Amino acid sequence: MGYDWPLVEDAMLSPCQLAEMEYEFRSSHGSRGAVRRLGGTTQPFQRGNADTAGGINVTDAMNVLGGLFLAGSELPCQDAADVNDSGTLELTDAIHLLGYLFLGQAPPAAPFIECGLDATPDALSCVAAEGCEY
Ligand SMILES: [Ca+2]
Ligand SMILES: [Ca+2]
Repeated sequence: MGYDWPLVEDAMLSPCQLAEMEYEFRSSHGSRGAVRRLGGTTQPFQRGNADTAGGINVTDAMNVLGGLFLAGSELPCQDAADVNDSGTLELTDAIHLLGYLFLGQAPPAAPFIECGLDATPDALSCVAAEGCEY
């Protein structure tokens, strides 16, 4: 009582506007979350090398599936497992990799086959990518 809440009825914002406001807020307040969200990972990795070991083979596809469906199965580099660079880990990533390996279909998205950084920032993390350290 005694406080006049601003009238919000006429101030409905679209999700896009809200995201924009959130971004502006975070950048002006120096939040680390914004840095992660906008900058992506700084760990170089090789797309498709989901187990971050050896070459790119069927083991990597199995690792993508393990990361998706097996409890306690952690992927060392989620970005490497995001084979199609959609920003999310899904069954399609394993299928994409298997299609490349066995059916001669499209290769994983960049960085591939060389190690590199993710050019499209997302919420995925990459803690370690063996063989891709600079
Ligand atoms: Ca591998
Ligand atoms: Ca994906």
